[in-house]
Amino acid sequence: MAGQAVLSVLREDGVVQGQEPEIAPDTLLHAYRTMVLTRHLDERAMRLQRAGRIGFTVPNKGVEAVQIGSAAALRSSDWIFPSYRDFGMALYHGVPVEQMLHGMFCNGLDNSRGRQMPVHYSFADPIRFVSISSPIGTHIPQAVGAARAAQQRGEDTAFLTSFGDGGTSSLGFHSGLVFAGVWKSPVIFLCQNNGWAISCPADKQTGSDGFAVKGEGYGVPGVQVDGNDFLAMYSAVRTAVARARSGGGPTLIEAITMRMGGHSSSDDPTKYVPAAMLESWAKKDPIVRFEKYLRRRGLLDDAQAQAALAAAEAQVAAAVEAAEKAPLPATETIFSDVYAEVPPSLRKQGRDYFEMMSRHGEAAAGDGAFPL
Ligand SMILES: Cc1ncc(C[n+]2csc(CCOP(=O)(O)OP(=O)(O)O)c2C)c(N)n1
Ligand SMILES: [Mg+2]
Repeated sequence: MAGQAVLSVLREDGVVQGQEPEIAPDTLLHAYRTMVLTRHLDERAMRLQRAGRIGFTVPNKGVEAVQIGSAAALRSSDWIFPSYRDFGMALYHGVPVEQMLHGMFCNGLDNSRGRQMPVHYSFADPIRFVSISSPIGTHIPQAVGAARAAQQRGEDTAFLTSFGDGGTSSLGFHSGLVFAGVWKSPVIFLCQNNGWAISCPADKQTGSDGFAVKGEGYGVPGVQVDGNDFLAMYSAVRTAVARARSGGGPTLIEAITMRMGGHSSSDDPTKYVPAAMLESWAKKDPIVRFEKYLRRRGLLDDAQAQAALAAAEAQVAAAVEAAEKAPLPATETIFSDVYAEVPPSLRKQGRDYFEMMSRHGEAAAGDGAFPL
């Protein structure tokens, strides 16, 4: 592993320098439009948060090729155990933007009826996108467990679990890799090395030469990939998925990229990210690079690029309007979808609560400050 080259396909000017994967033009354009949509949604979400219209969001800028390159290599019948930054994976597979906005506004149309943290999405359809876990790394062994069930049923489903450079210091990462190595699990471990775990730089996160090398001790092959290169990400994940489906076992992919925004909307990265570092990564922008490639191939022109942005803006604007207008979850929903039959102790608590509410009124939005 050490000394192996970082997989890359596209140069920064959009010229192919490595093994170009075969991808249908329609798929390339869908990926491009999803990258543009993801970026626009991200910018809009930050503005909504700054305006006090939503409480919280998690910036995605700069990691669009990691997310969408990976998602494009999966079937909708595969499973994703995502990190909290993976909006683009869900959008690529057709999760409506409205659903994402309902989650941001924590309204009554949100899948989890506003009971999850904001932007901690889960979707059963059109892709199995398992509820985002805030505790770092806990979803990694969950992916291996779900993959075990698929193995036992004789299915060829692939399971992708995504986490950060910081996530490799969690117990979940190590226990997930132990079991996956032994069971030859059909799992793709996607480590998004975006330079930082909040303010902790990646070079303080590990004593090893990168993160892909960590698979070796568990019998899991690792590969480092240029995470700002859509084609390289697609190639690496497609190879790992083929390996997983054919019983070859798991792969650890380290996508080398950079978080171009804050850790979350509650973070101020100017306090710790050197400006020069951001400037040098801005030159490697994954959308700009992919766009140059598409133009070189004659698949995209100015009018189509403008149309992609206009479509993203219109979709997000309509979704914001719908989500902001939607009613908040009804208070009674705290007791629904949890138990098939609500136990007597909870029924009593519910009755007490509603009785108190009838005397004091319901809490208003903003009564409790969001703690993050
Ligand atoms: C078990 C646990 N410890 C600490 C935290 C607080 N925390 C939230 S995100 C984060 C950093 C994660 O960094 P990384 O895995 O690199 O992901 P990134 O945010 O860069 O995508 C930390 C320490 C947490 N959520 N869970
Ligand atoms: Mg990180």
